[in-house]
Amino acid sequence: MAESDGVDSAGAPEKAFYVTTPIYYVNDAPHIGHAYTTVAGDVLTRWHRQRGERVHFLTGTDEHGEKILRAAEANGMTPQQWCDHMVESAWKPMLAAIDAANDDFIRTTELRHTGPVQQFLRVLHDRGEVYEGTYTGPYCVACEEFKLPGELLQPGDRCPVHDRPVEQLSEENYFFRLSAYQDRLLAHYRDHPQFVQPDSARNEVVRFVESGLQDLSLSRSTFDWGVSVPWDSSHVVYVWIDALQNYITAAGWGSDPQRFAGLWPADVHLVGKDILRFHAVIWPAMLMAAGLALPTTVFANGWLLVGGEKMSKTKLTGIPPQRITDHFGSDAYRYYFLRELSFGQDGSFSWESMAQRYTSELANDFGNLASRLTSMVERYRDGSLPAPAPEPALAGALEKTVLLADDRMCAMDFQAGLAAVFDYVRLVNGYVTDSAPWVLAKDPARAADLDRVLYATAESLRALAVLLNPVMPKSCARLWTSLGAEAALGPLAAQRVQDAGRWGLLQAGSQVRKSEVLFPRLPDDEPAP
Ligand code: ME8
Repeated sequence: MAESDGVDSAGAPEKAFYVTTPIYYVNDAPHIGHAYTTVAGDVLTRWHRQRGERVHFLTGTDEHGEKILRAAEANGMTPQQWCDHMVESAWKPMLAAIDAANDDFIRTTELRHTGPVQQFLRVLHDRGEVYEGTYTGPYCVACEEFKLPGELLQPGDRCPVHDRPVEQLSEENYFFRLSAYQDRLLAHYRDHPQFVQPDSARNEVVRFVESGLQDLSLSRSTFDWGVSVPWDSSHVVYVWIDALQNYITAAGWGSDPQRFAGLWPADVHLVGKDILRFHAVIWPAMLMAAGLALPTTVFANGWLLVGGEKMSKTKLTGIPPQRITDHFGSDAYRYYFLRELSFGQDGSFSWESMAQRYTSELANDFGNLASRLTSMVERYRDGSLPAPAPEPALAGALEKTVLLADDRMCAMDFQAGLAAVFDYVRLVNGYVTDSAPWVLAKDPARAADLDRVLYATAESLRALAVLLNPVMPKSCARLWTSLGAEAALGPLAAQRVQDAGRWGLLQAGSQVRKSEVLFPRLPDDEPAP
């Protein structure tokens, strides 16, 4: 699919590659765990954009429910004031700090969401999917979830995620007939092995559903901070039932059918493994109940651990992303988390490993290659790039690198995708060292060899700028400009991932300018914050 105008030959909008993050609770400020899922979503969408596809990246905030109500009360604000304050002062600045290029930001208190949520509830009600009943059970307000007694930590009936005592709740509620979907869900998992990823998450979900499903309470009547149930205003919609719908309401369900047709179903819901069941069990059952298509993939990322524990807003153990981006910049931040951790597994952040990757991979391997090449073209060829020449040793490896990186990044195996690209960076560094252009430059008889080495290195950097642009857009734009490459580094034909491995795209005579240092050296005596 060509990027061009996003319209197919019949004039209908092409369905976009639609990626979502969870919508985050605004009870507190974001930490690097939230930013982790958002960076992954941003890189995934930028990668597909760089392939020339029409893409749509949604993130946003989850603003209803008891947890938010309590946070607002504790801070002496109305819930709406609190949400407005947190979105503007904490959540949107976090997106700017990590350089997220989301196409939309949904807030669950927006009318474009609350109206369609009520419509959706009516659809479920009219289809006989809802009944009135009573439920009593242990409830964790931090999770906004009823727990199964067997899941609780002992002693003291504690939530397994938050390690805090649960509360007993007994309520007259409306219920969704989730239990009726067990067989249909199991059939869907069986027929669509890509629906839940990675495999460990899929196995967990299948086991959970096989063990039987209980109906789900979809309303609350003990507080009123939520979307009111359309047929009974003494109830508000359970915050999770409300929140999951953001993926369709932001896409225009219930308000803009044409927009919805161009976006839904979502291609990837990225979620942390803590909220996997909501996305891989409850959400598809709700969609089935309403007669809507299911998302293609729910991918559960692992937890970012600090000191061996999951960071948590509730426990106030979170590190704000800005503490790291202020020091290393957003490009290095984005690179680090995707390169260091295996996306579906738990992993730890450490300041030392961040500094180490920054220095060895970004500053020394990649940044240095760019400054070596651009300064040599300036010095030896007055900034004018020599004519294209074949260099089979690099061209063959580049072609393989592009195929492997594309395959891995599309599969959300970011770690392997980046490892493949950086293997190529090291290969080119070795090539420059072995070819010793500074020696060739001293011998006029070897001018053609020098031209070939300079061109091959520049051409490799051209491809690297394309491949790394989705991850490190700021440095790659600078590199692109300093190579004298034409037009902005967007998904135009010559800049598509699929073409990145074609040799000879940089033009003879391109004006190469010594690049400013892409990744400045870290001060030696900088203390870890
Ligand atoms: O659960 N490691 O919001 P939330 C990795 N509003 N990822 C982490 C993380 C960590 N330590 N901590 C948080 C909610 N995350 C609901 C979602 S969606 C319809 C509603 C990421 O603010 C991860 O993606 O608690 C996790 O699922 C999400 O933040 C939870 O954010």
